[in-house]
Amino acid sequence: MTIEEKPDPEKTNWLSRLRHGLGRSSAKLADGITGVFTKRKLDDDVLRELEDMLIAADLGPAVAAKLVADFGKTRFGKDVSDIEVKTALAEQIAAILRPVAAPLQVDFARKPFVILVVGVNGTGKTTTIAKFAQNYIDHGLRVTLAAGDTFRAAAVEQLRIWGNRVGADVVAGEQGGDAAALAYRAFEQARADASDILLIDTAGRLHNKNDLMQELAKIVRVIKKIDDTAPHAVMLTLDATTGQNAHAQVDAFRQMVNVTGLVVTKLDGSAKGGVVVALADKFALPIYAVGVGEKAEDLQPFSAEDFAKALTGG
Ligand SMILES: Nc1nc2c(ncn2[C@@H]2O[C@H](COP(=O)(O)OP(=O)(O)O)[C@@H](O)[C@H]2O)c(=O)[nH]1
Ligand SMILES: [Mg+2]
Repeated sequence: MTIEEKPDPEKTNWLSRLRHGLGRSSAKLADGITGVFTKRKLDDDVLRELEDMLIAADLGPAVAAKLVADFGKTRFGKDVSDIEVKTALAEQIAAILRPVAAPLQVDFARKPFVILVVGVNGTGKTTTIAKFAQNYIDHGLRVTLAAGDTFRAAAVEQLRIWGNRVGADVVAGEQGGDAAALAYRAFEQARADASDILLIDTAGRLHNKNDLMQELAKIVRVIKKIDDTAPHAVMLTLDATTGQNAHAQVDAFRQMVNVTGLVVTKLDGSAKGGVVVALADKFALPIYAVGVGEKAEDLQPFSAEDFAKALTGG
C-alpha cells in the first residue's frame, strides 16, 4: 500500500500549496528566464546565464550543467521564447525526478512492517511519523509508534500527543533511557498487539556523530533479533530550507544506516525547492513523500510532473 492521492479538492489545495511554497524558488527562476530569453537567440552567453540561474535556484552545478547542455544541443542558435524554455526545463526536470518518485511500499507479509525514521533534529521526523501514521490509520491499519528520541523529554511528549491525535499506540520510556531497548520493547508490543506498522522515532544529534552512529546501529541490531529482515524501510527526513546542506546529511546518515528513501519536508516555505532535483540526480534514492505543512494531512506522495511544473512556474 502507498499513500494514496487525496480527492480532487484536497489535491488542488495541495498543489496550490506546493506552488505557493515553491513560489520563492520558482519566481526567481521564472523571472530570470523571462528576463534572459525575451527575444534572444540561444548562444553561449544565454546558456551561461541560464546555468547560473539554475545553480542559484539550488538545483546544483551538476544538474545545471546537464540541463543546459541538453538544452543547447537541440536549440542552439534558434530564437527561443521564455515560455518554451520553461516548458522544456519542466520536462527535463520531470525526467530527472520520475525515477525517484517512488512511494514507500508496505509489505504486509511483515507484521509489523518496521519503518525506522532518521534525520537531523528539527528536520521533521516526529511530524512525518504522525503524517504517515494518520494515513495508514485512515486506511484501517493498526499503527504503533516508538518514541526512540529518548534524549529530549519534549520529543517523547510530542510523539505521545501525535499518537493520541491520530489514534496510534505509543510505546515510550524514560527520558535519557536506552533507545535500542525502547525500540525492542516497542517491536514486541507491536507484535503482541498485531500492529501492521511500527514507526520508530530516533534522536538526530548529528553534532555527536559517533554517539548517534552507535545508537542507530544498536537499534538496528536489537530489532534484527526479533526479525532479521527488519527494519523494512529506513526513511531519512530532510528539511528543504537547508538547501545544499541536505546533501551532507544524506552522506552522513548513509554512513550510519541503510537509508532506503527520503522525505523532504517544509517545501511549503522554502526558497530552496530546487534541492530536491539535485538530491534526485545525485543519490537516486526514492522520495517517499514531501511535506508541505505541519498538519497530519500535509504529506503527499511525490509527483515528478507536479513538482517540476511548480518549480519552473510552468
Ligand atoms: N512548514 C512546515 N513545517 C514542518 C513540516 N514538517 C515539520 N515541520 C515543523 O518543523 C518543526 C520540527 O519538526 P519535528 O517533527 O519536531 O522534527 P524532528 O526534530 O526531526 O522530530 C516542527 O515545528 C514542525 O511542525 C513541513 O512540511 N512544513
Ligand atoms: Mg522529534
